[in-house]
Amino acid sequence: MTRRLPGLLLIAGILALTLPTTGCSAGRSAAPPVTPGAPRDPGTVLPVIFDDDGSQDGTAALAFLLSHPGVSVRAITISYGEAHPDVYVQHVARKLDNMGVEGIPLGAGRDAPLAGSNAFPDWLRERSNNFGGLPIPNADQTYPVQDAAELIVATVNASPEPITLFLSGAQTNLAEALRLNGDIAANIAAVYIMGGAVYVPGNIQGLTPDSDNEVAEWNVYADPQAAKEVLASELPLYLVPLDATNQVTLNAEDIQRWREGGPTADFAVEIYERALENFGGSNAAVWDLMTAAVMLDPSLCRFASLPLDVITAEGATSGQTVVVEGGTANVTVCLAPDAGRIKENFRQVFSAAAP
Ligand SMILES: [Ca+2]
Repeated sequence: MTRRLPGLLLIAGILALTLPTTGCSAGRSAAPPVTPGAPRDPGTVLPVIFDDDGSQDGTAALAFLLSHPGVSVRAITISYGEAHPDVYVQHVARKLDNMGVEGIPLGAGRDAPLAGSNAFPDWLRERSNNFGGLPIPNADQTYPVQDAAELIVATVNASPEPITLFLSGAQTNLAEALRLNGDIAANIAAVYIMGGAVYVPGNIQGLTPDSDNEVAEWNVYADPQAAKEVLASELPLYLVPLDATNQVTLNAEDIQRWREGGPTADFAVEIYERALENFGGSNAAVWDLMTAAVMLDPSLCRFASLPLDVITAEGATSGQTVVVEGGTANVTVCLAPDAGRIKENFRQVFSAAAP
């Protein structure tokens, strides 16, 4: 459980890359101009479906959403990825029960990609099975869980106003929901996705150094077919790729500032303390957490509209996100985050969190 991650993962988390002005690998085009996202009205409450793959960072993102006064979490679904979904969703249920969070329906997705056999390494999936080494309250209890795709369809259809989806794992559950009922698109306001590597290298080798894949990001790599279907869905998609997440990390001091927020904030602190311990470094990556912050305040990032596709074929480029030359833009991509404002936003939301 305390196995240290290979050094390359640390590099992905620690590097504070600046936006490249030219492509950094063969066949990639120059990064386009970016414009700031529009700020949201802080007086409104955003209805959200939360979907993550049983990652610690994703679970901290859930704690952030539960702490945020501008969010109403309408469903929580766990996707294929780091987790075996039906195992991890019970840990989430136990923790929610422990924190006194009631009434949010839970879903677990299929434990396989829609196509192919890409998978996170077994040791990481085992760690997810153990809640990342965090204490598991109510460990002897089990909670009712629905099929994730069916829950997404039902929740979207039941929402009196268009709903926003947050995806911080493989996009399997949303792709399945769209296969079940494509009409849900009409009641989806936006989809925020942590995933992809557009103008920067991928992060597969951070977990599997022997891989020959230098271009894919894990969430897309885990289910390239699902990502391709979501990109083709014509939904209002917002992507936070490694290009952005490479630029924001947390250190121990950043995290301790959240402590005054009570148990939900303390849970997020505990997650990143464990991450810093496991990774053996002084900075923790916040792929999913910063995606949640950007979803709630798009002015925290500068975006470009891009025509993106995903390589689904097996091989060294499986899961690569590619810019389609001459294509029609299908996704709004966060490329230049304001790291200082994002970290301040974490502090404000967590430190003000209700117990
Ligand atoms: Ca995740």
